[in-house]
Amino acid sequence: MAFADIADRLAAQAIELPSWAFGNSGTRFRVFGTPGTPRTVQEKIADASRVHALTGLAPTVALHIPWDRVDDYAALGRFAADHGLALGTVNSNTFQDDLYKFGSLTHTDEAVRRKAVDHHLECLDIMDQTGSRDLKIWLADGTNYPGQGDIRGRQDRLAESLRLIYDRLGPQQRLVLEYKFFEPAFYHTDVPDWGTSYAQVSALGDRALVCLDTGHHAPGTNIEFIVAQLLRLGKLGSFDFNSRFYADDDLIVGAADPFQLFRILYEVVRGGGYGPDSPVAFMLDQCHNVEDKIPGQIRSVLNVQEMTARALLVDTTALRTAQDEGDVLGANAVLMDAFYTDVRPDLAAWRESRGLPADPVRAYAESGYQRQIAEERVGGAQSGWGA
Ligand code: PSV
Ligand code: MN
Ligand code: MN
Repeated sequence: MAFADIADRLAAQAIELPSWAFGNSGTRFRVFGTPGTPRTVQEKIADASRVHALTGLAPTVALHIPWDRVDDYAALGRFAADHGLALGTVNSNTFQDDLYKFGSLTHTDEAVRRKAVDHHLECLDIMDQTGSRDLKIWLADGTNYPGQGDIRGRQDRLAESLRLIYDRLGPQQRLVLEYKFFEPAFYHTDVPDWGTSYAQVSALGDRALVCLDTGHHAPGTNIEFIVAQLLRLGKLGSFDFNSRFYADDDLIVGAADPFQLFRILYEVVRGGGYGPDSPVAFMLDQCHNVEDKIPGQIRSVLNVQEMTARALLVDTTALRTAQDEGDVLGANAVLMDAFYTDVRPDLAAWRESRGLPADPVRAYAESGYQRQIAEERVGGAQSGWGA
């Protein structure tokens, strides 16, 4: 397979950017400020538009409520459109409120659960105005000590709460439920793994799907297997791409383990999860704690594109033949040949042929935008994570 054979398929790629990637974030030790950090959601959108303008890869921005709350979402949508973007997934937030100390959608107190459900209904109202398709739910719910909560009762209450949210979805809207194996709860998390997410969304209906965040697994987890299985079951709704060395690091996707990213994307392509008709949304979920945020996002979408290109280059006919013949090393070699193909020169030419800069990172550095925002924006805001 040659690059020319896959060039058209690359044109369909769209990777959603998280609004919070443009704000200051950090760890519990320190949040370092970056000159030029956006002070408003409009400034986050303006920054995101630089990523899309230079790569052609990132036409939508995800919102996080209440971090990105505004009075007029239709106007925000128009603002995004004026910047060549659309508003994408809406992320709910039930993890920064004292009320939710012991849980949100799973809480034992009906009044707390109601508040958490209402917050999600507010997100759906926002989606009606922005035209967003997906409501993404990640819950911090869980416990720290054995016996602290009734694990099973919490699952039951989660199912009831999700049902109330799901029933309010518009015909074009979807709910994606993200899992994470630990943190902030350390003994048990209420949606710890793909199996739990799958069980919960399967009970809801066709428009409830699983969100797979690549940083939310135990070390050594075979994530591409999960991808293959969820695609097989028709329940992979979206990715939150990032990379991790240790925990939920939220580092630049493809930075920690490019080979894993390749293996994941190979299974995405293999399972029909890539292309204009695919129901699988590609999103980033990253924070740039020490590096500049806009070039960090540019690097991220380019990394996804590079590994997608390599995954598309796999000679599937040769691979199938080798697999069927029990040719272990031959099959492995077919996959590795694609992985080791340096697609960067071809992608640079591909970009130029579409009126994009051959080297978007460099083009950004030379654009002067970073200097301009550093001068114009004083007192940049934290992302919700830094608040
Ligand atoms: C928390 O772990 C988290 O990183 C989840 O991955 C969410 O997708 C993200 O925050 C935004 O809410
Ligand atoms: Mn995530
Ligand atoms: Mn996370």
